[in-house]
Amino acid sequence: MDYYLISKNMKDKNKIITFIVVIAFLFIGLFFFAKPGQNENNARKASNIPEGAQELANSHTAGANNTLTALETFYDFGTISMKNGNVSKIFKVTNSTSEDIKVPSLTTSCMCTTAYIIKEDGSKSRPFGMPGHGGAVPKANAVVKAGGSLEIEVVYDPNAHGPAGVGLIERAVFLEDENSNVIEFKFKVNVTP
Ligand SMILES: [Cu+2]
Repeated sequence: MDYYLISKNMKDKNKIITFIVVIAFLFIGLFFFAKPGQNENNARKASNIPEGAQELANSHTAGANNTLTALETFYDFGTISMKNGNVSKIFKVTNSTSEDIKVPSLTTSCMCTTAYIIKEDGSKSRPFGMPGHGGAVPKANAVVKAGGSLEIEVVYDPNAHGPAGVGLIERAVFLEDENSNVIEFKFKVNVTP
């Protein structure tokens, strides 16, 4: 009788352990299937939307919310030589809303990078640079008219960091509008002596 009871308890214990192991595997399985990145990719694949088109759609949605838009926000200067001096690239910013949008701020990520605002009439602003380093950053105070656009000229000085400034360099320019929406323009450059 005693023997029978012990044996029954052991059987119950085994059942409980089996149950716990099964539950644990179920949880591990759920964790892997629920990976958000994978689901997102699968959803994109399923709906046949190319990655770029999705981003474009997103930027247009943002445009409806009093936001400036830029179709091009990245540029690769390739390989340049310090001997040849500055290089520059112009990015276009469009206001596709029905209201004027003020642009109070234009800054760059490093002192080797300068940015200018070029208005539709062709006039060029003062240079804007990296915030900090003493003195307050002057406000940009530009306005992009409803349906209008302006250009941001980004100038990179490969000699700004001295002879050590060789190799692959990435910098950014930040254009902030009155609604605190920021467009980040990035560029890449490989600097040789
Ligand atoms: Cu720099």
